[in-house]
Amino acid sequence: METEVLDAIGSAIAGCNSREAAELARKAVDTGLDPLRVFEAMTAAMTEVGRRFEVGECWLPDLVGAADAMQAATPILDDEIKRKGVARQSLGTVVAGTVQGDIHTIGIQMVCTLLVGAGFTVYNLGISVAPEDFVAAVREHEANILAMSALLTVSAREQEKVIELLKAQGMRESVKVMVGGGAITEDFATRIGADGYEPSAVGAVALAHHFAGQQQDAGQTSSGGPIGSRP
Ligand code: B12
Repeated sequence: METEVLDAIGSAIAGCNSREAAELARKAVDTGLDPLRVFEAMTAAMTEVGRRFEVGECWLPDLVGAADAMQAATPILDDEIKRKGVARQSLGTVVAGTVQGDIHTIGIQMVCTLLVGAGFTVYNLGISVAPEDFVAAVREHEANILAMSALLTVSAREQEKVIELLKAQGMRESVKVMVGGGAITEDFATRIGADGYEPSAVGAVALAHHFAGQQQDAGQTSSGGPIGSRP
């Protein structure tokens, strides 16, 4: 039953069927399926569409349609994750967004959803966020953590600009910076002076827990993590 629903939601994403994706997400939640597993199934389907796009087996409209289907299902899973996390004391404040010049939104949205579910207060600034806006939001919300996403190689360097701006404004020590997204590697994160990198949204939560001084479930982290913490 679980596998059936997960397979079906993957097919709905790959088939650009927003209505079905949303209905299946609702069904998954109503039958008690872990929303994280549903996210994983959707991400796998999205990644496969991306792979097919890269090798010329499908076209941009397929990519957009699959992304739309994923976004149609996401709020239902978001609500369930948040519902499970309600009434917890905030573990810290996170400002998040995708860097300037980059309009990819799905990954950072997942990161934000899981952070909210884990008990963090999150301000998601959205896409193509200017360095000044990241820094202003960190100041305004007195954020403990800044989470930046970049999927385009050409805009990945924007993360460094934000870190430099934090330094220039004397704010670098007050906020932990975590970076991620398809264009980012741990090596890159180290070079730009970030505090941590994770390749997944689940890892981002573990890293946020680590930053917040909370107990970290090491089993959740695939690779990446706080920079300088591993041999
Ligand atoms: C969907 C998609 C789109 C959609 C985006 C829709 C939307 N609302 O977001 C649309 C069609 C609009 C799009 C547009 C473009 N795209 Co596009 N897109 C993708 C695709 C297929 C999937 C991205 C995605 O959503 N993945 C699913 C999510 C869940 O994964 P994710 O974002 O990586 O996030 C996970 C982790 O990285 C991590 N994470 C993410 N952020 C953060 C942040 C922190 C702090 C942490 C710790 C972790 C973390 O957690 C997430 C969950 O585990 C990728 C290919 C791919 N395989 O990644 C290309 C891809 C990213 N796109 C690409 C390109 C080039 C473009 C375009 C320039 C157009 C084009 N020629 O195709 C434009 C960009 C316009 C712009 N200015 O940004 C390239 C980038 C190449 C590069 N390295 O520079 C890719 C890799 C495809 C390719 N190989 O050609 N795209």
